[in-house]
Amino acid sequence: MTETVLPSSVAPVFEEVIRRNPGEREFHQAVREVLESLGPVVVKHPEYADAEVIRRLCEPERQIIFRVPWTDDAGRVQLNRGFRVEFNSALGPFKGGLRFHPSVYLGIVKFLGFEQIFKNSLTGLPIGGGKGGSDFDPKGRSEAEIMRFCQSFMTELYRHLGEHTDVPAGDIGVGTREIGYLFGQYKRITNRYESGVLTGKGLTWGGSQVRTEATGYGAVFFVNEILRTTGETLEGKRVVVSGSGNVAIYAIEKVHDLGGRVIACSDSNGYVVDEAGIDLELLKEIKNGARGRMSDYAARRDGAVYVTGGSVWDVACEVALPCATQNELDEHGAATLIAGGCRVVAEGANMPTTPGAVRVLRAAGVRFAPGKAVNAGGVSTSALEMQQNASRDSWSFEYTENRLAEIMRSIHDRCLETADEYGTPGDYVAGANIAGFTRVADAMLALGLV
Ligand code: NDP
Ligand code: 2IT
Repeated sequence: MTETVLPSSVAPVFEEVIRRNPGEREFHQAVREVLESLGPVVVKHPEYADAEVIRRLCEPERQIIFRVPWTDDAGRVQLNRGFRVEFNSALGPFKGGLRFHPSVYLGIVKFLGFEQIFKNSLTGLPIGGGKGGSDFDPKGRSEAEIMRFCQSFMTELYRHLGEHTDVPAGDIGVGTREIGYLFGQYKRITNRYESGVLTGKGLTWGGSQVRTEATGYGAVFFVNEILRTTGETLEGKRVVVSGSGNVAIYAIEKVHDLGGRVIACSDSNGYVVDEAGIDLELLKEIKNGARGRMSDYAARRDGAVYVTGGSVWDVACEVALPCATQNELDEHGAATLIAGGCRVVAEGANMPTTPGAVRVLRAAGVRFAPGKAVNAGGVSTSALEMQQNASRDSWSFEYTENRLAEIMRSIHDRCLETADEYGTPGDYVAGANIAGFTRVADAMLALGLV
């Protein structure tokens, strides 16, 4: 499928982004997806163009790349590269996760940091956008190796962080365990128990209830809102989730709570079809406890089938939630989903749907909601964690979950209201991009040329 044409008002900005950031394919893709929505905004608000707001938004405020040396259990020296892209702080301290995965390079960190600006803006909370990570591969590494890597990573990064400056959290390959080692090293180096410098902390040392569940739960709350616009619910619906990590597991949990049935999920080796509905206790035991694989799940669960080759999108469903990684749902996957009766696709992961797949889905009338809106529950609850840390308070699970549900409802409604205002009713992509953009753009205008 051919690319859509960019509005002439923003095309030169995109050309400049390509020229100044060669080879950063995912970053180009993320910028393009936002710029495609901004034509009508620039027409309505010439002040944004006058102040070069879009050009400035595409250039990170600061980019940090550093060496991360560490020793493995055999005493050999290992070397990785660390990144933190502090993209935009107009709305608050830089905020966004850290990803540890062998595929990480500057282009991935920048795409994630760029998305994070608009996502964080959409939440309505006081957080700017940033992202970081490393090409370190945690798979197969011992607990002690993970700890030494995290300590070395933080030994460089700490000087750039602070509760009012830059506040990382988790992402792929980074969960409560890694945040613990990172926080421990930050505390040791700075001699400060500065809880608000990282989010996703453990519950006994400054973490927030619901942060672990927040991204998956929030994504399903968003789906619930989409369905509500046509008087539907998740009750009895067949749902397919990709991935089996933090976001996927808690998306599955909330779908089941709301009466739907998740019949398939995956990891990078294959997928499992379990018509009776994924057994969540078993999945958690395998993934969180033993850090095992979906093949282990299939081996331990009667009636579950493990499939390698093909993709999880081959499983017929009404609702699909891509919750693994970028560009995991392509045009072929989209066409297969449509043929299987899928009516709603909501992105739990960041940019999991290729631009071609988005066009295929929308052309078929599938309701499609982008990650920067759907998965904003994670960072929203991080902001609630910062709020609790700042007031040395801790809220109950129920109260925090209600706050999350409220935030997701308001993001959903803001997307639809903005889509209406700009003449594209029902378009969650335009709504999310424009609503996210205008809040941060107005703050940038107010703060002057900085
Ligand atoms: P986890 O590390 O907990 O889980 C990642 C899952 O995705 C695993 O099942 C993993 O499989 C699979 N996966 C990762 N990379 C690939 C790949 N290249 N190809 C195929 N499968 C892959 O990460 P999260 O659940 O935290 O993150 C998932 C997505 O959600 C990411 O896009 C992340 O940016 C996004 N996100 C996360 C938030 C959070 O709060 N954690 C918040 C908002 C968005 P395997 O084990 O085989 O690698
Ligand atoms: O992509 C994301 O929003 C995250 N990985 C969570 C970021 C955060 O700061 O909680």
